[in-house]
Amino acid sequence: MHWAEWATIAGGCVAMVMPVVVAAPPQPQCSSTSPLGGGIPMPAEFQVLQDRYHEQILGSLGAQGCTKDSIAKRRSWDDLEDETRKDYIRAVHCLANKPALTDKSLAPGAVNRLDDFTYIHINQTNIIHQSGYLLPWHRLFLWQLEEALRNECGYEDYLPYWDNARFSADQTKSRVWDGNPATSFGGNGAPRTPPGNGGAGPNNNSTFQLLLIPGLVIDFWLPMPLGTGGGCVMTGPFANLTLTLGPVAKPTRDPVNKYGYLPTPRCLARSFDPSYTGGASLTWENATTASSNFVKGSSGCGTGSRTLLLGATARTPFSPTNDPVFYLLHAQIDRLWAIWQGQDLQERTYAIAGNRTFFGIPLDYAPEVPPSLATIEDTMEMGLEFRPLTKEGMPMTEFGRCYIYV
Ligand SMILES: [Cu+2]
Repeated sequence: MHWAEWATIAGGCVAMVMPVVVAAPPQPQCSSTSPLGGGIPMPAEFQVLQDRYHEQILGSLGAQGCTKDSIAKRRSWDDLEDETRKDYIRAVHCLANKPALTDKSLAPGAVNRLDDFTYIHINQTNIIHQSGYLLPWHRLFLWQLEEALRNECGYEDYLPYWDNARFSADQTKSRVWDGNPATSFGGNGAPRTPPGNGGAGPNNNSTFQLLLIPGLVIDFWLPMPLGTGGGCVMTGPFANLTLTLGPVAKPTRDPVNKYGYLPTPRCLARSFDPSYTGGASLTWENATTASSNFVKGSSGCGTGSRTLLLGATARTPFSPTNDPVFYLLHAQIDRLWAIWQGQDLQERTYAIAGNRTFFGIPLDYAPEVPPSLATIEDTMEMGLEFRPLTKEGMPMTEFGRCYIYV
């Protein structure tokens, strides 16, 4: 069966749009600061959604425990102070310098604490993408990283997000990419090696390359744009970062290192693609649509285009986490889901839709298991013995979490 037919079975990204419920504009309680570093200002339609989300979340808090004053505030990278940005980058390096906790027999290539996150993301990729688990799984994943940055490396703020809508005209204008070696994530990768030389570059002159997704009962080839870089990131704080897990999706079958768990030391590579960095889809208009009309418990529209804009290291679903900026990109997705939930916490907090595997395609180790729908009572595998129920990954102010996007 062709994968597109599976996608149809799975409902893909089109079905089950919830009706929009937009009340009269509430009084802003937690309004975001105006853009400090440029970009396209938040339009009124989005502001209404964000204000209602703030009102609902803050209104749900009691007088003790997590309160309006103590709730963690996740902010746009572009609105952070230089000191906070510097401290975030420092804390990422701190995790990169701590030994992995993952059992070496599971992933010999897991070297540092960041690899613990990449390992479980690879391991769960065919379950947590294009499935009902996408949003709750990644919400917990981000929260675990935030906790590690704070508790193991002394970072004092909270996880920032990269506000793609604000920079839809040119994503590289965000301060994520301002080039400052201490307070940004660096820049594009070096131009890729010429075609045909057998190096890390593409295997032909096309602008796309087909990569095989391992672990499914069918051969699923994902077309990936090659972009304008492809080589190592030569500037910024991660120019000397060594990656060892992955790559996973490859241009050829690789039975020896199927999931990239064996060590493959290499640099962090990026390949910005103007068709993704330059306003194609990550606009305010689409952010507004997502936050008001989000596919119920979305299986993940828009996720792909976010990692595609980084290219190279981050371009496939398995190990985009190797690029430290991944977490800021996914925080933006979590933010849009949060705002969608925040329009009606009662109805939407635990809304879920989607299959139990990537597009509902059976996994190769369980080929007889037919497509079935994810439920909030299903157990998720987060790594390091953490196996919460899906519903534990859904609220923003329960199960030990308490945060709001401002
Ligand atoms: Cu993911």
